[in-house]
Amino acid sequence: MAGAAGTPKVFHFKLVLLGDASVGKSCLVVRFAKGEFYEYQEPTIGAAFMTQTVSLGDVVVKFEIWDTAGQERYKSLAPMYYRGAAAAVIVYDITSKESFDAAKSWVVELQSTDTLIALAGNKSDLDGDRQVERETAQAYADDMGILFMETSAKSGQNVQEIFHEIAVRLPKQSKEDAEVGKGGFAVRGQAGGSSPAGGCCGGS
Ligand SMILES: Nc1nc2c(ncn2[C@@H]2O[C@H](COP(=O)(O)OP(=O)(O)O)[C@@H](O)[C@H]2O)c(=O)[nH]1
Ligand SMILES: [Mg+2]
Repeated sequence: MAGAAGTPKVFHFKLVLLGDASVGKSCLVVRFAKGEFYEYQEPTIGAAFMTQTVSLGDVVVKFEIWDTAGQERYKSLAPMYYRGAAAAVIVYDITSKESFDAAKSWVVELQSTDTLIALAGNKSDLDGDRQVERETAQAYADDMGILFMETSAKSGQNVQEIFHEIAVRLPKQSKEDAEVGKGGFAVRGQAGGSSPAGGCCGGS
């Protein structure tokens, strides 16, 4: 927990979860952030917020996770949640064809944005009740050029993995945690257009 020089750089990314009600969005977040699973996860009201970090060795990715609800019924509100998100995990339930169709419409909606999209076929532990074949979803994801994994918030299968893979794929130049260990983090400039008096990192 030291904040001394040599600490890995921390990059913050907003991540949203989207998908039909009860596909397991909240459970995936709780599994990822706390390593826990609840058979009776309370329905999400509005949106829940959690953070979790993924260490990639020389850099640390800190996810600011918005677990949405409401958009399941009021789809028109969804852009409020995913606007500005670096990544979206679009979740369906492998035992529900309907939820897969809904996920596909989310993918289409987000494709025109800069958001990195990951598709999660959740409840992979319920293989006996499967309605969506793994190969079908994989082929769709390949077609759309998005990341895909089957996950289980219950068993934990692929939960760390999907977030890790997102962390790997995210471009690491946005919003970096301004130089921890330099005593304060007000690195000025960067965004502004008017910058005379160059600092240490101008040009090249
Ligand atoms: N078997 C199984 N059940 C799950 C899994 N993930 C979530 N659930 C159950 O599905 C229900 C809805 O989960 P929840 O996370 O609230 O869904 P959300 O509405 O998408 O946030 C809950 O009863 C969970 O216990 C999973 O991976 N496997
Ligand atoms: Mg929820």
